[in-house]
Amino acid sequence: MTGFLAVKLTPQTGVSEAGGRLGRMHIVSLAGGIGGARFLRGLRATAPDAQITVIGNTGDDITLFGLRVCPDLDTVMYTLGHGIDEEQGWGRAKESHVVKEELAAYGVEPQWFGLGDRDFATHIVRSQMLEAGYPLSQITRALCVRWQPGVRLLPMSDDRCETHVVISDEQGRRAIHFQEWWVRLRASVPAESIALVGVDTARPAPGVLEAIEEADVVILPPSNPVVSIGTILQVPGIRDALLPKTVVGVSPIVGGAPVRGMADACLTAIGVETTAQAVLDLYGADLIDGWLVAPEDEGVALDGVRVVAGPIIMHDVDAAADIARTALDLAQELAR
Ligand code: FO1
Repeated sequence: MTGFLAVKLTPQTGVSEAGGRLGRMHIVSLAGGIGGARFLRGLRATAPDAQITVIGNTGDDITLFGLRVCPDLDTVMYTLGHGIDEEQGWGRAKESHVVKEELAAYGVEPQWFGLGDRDFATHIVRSQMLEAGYPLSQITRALCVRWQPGVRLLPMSDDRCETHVVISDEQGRRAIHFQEWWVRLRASVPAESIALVGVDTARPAPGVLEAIEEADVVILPPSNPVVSIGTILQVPGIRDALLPKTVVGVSPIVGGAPVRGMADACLTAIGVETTAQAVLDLYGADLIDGWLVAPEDEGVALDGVRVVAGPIIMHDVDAAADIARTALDLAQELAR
């Protein structure tokens, strides 16, 4: 293989060869984009000695200009690796957009997706490694050698699954990529249905089922319950692997509205109300053992689930750490 692979594949730190724990708590977390990444920063801060494995959503992934872009994996990697544009929540800090401007000068589409110059390097390395035959999980591990996120970041699958959205507009009824619906349309056109293309033949990435099996606790951050957490749960085998585990989730909905993003548009698309109760019902009591909700949602209840009301808005890293601590404490209590 040519010399482009500047990073070598190094063994995962923190997990002994036998995959056994080094006497450390093993936490697994399913994560989407911005909300998930910010929660994970708090989780890492509140449990610095834990072995944290993040199973990242790849349904948002898109190929642009011949390059494979993995927004949710990159958002986790950049956020935990101190490279994120904090204000935006995605993309690189101190970014420039010369390549994007040059592409626009050639009139190539799409121009609605903001890829920065620094970010392009990630997609070039990833695309070259994909072209060379590396699976996404090994590529993600290689990229993380540079970013040192302090967690093991695994894609939910090495197989390509993409979230597509069916809409009807002046061009008729058609399926568009999730990113076009999310970024170009800002979810302003109702999604008639949301499909995870390719999920039927997708397999959990290497290490995903093992990490779940070995987990002491599983935490679901306040990521989008439909296109992030919901997507990961659709990969055959993942939801079933979680059923015997102690799982604590943080509601992404506060008082009838999403904390950030457009989870309401996604929930509406699948006929689910935008409430903390409806999301808990969507996940199900077979999956969820504990559920953190905001004080205004303390009436939420479901047989078999311990509901705890408290602050769940991640104003900053300390707030995220407090919420993560509450989730962890609840999970450890329920795991006994
Ligand atoms: N989100 C936007 O709202 N506008 C963008 O132009 C945009 C570009 C972008 C580039 C790289 C990347 O990793 C993420 C990017 N996002 C952008 C976020 C992306 O749409 C995420 O998939 C969503 O935030 C959902 O997680």
